[in-house]
Amino acid sequence: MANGEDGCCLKDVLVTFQSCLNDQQEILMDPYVAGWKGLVRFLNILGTIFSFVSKDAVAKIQIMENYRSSDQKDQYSTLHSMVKYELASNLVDLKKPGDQPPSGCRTILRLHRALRWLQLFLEGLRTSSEDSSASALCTEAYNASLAKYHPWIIRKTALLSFYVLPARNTFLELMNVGTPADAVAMLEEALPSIVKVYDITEALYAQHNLLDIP
Ligand code: 1PX
Repeated sequence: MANGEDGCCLKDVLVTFQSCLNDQQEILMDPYVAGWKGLVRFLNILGTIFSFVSKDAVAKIQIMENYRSSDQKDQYSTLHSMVKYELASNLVDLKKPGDQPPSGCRTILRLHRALRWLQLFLEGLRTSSEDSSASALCTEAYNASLAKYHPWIIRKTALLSFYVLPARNTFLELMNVGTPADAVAMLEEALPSIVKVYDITEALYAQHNLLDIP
């Protein structure tokens, strides 16, 4: 596992999520996607074992970037405008995937579910004792969130890959924000905006019955 010295400071990444909300409390697509790009950069530092995760995340980021550079880019400026536009234009694959290219709503739903994993994992890192293992915290967060959406083979692969994660304090040092205590302070500051982004997206998707897009 490489260390975090190649310039990926997780603080900058998590701060990106703080800039996701506009005055109407809507989520801006560009910082949301930029936040995920930064997380993938950090994930790549953790080793090639996670390349199956980063490949999927990159593919989903790419789908959203394509929408943001298409003729319809303005419709994708916020998650709210995307939902409104795709529903009104009948673009959401509500029945089964495959017939049309993945919609923005479906793609963001996958990232949104992963954001819950991130929130739980970071919360675990923040509140756990110094001798905890990041691997156990990651497993716990995964089982309480993403696991229920993944088939057996993905669950198995994910759970196996978590074994390479180091001790909690070593993981906090990899974040490149100073001592483990500094990293905990940073998480304390950054987590509320991640929770907010998650909650607003969840409410938006619930309001439009979009939480189960296949
Ligand atoms: C301080 C911690 C920061 C760590 C940064 C980690 C960034 C992780 C990025 C994870 C993005 C995962 C997106 C997964 C989306 C998904 O659920 N995709 C599945 C469904 O997609 P489909 O299009 O088929 O409906 C897809 O099947 C997933 C495949 C890959 C496996 C996903 C496992 C996710 C495990 C959680 C991340 C583990 C990284 C652990 C490192 C600390």
